[in-house]
Amino acid sequence: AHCNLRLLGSSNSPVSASRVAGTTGACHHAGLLSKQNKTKKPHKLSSTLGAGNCKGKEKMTDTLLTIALSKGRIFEETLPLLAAAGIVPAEEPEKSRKLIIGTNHDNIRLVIVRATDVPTYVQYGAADFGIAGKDVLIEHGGDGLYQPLDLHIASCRMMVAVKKGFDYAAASKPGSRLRIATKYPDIAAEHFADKGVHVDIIKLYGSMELAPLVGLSDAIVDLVSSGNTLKANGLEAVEHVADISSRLVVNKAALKTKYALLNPIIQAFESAAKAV
Ligand code: PRT
Ligand code: MG
Repeated sequence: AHCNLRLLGSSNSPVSASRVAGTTGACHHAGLLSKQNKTKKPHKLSSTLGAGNCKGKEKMTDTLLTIALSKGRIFEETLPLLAAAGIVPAEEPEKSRKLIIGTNHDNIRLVIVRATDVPTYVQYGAADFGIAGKDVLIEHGGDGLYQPLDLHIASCRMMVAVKKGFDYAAASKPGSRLRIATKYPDIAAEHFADKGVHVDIIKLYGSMELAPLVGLSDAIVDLVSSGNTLKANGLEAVEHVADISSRLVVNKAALKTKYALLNPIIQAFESAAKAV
């Protein structure tokens, strides 16, 4: 069994995609539900947006909304927020191999990307908005992103962890030197700089817990939620670095050009996030 690496091209740039979506003759008033499946019950947002009140005057070309989400915990915890905004995905990304998933609105689609890639898709306008962990956003830097809301989902803690029995207090005195394995080099570097500890950072892409066990590093900087992964690998958390949760990130240009579409969704997310 072997796989082929191929260069795949597509003419579906974000710009052409939005043009394609603007089907001719349809009413493109700034309404989420302007092209909604008629059998579906209209959501209350439709009145806010004035859907169904198209008089043919305000024709919007930019009616396609693309939302970047990652599979797994963020997707699951985002579903209720999407539902609060009247958006229901047509498929479950875990069960589908599709990377573009439609919703109950013809003009709203989801793109399924790696958690670390969400800010990049939104930054370049390939997605109008998305949801990303604060961990990912700090490492990305936030260029081109408007971050209006902490959604309080996918919450966890960024921690320093070591092999059980390792004397971290002695090893992390100001002026000492530590080897740190992490997926988050910027966050780790800043944390240890603040403590006055010199660090050699080893960037990893996964299974950080292994590094101290095989002598690759003295400690790791990683996310912890239940603590079960650390425990199962004979590690212990020894220092808090940051509290992490996921944020809504919006493309700055889209916020202006698609404000009428985006604002009600942001509002709905805000109320739903508060209610949790
Ligand atoms: O998993 P994959 O490599 O595909 O991508 P990813 O890890 O970037 O994505 P995903 O879906 O696992 O995480 C997306 C976001 O969820 C992260 O960017 C965080 O903001 C947030 N989040 C919340 C977490 C966790 N909790 C979490 N526990 N992300 C990862 N973990 C991992 C952690 O790295 C460790 O390996 O889960 C393990 C620890 O979990 P416990 O419960 O055993 O402590
Ligand atoms: Mg993961």
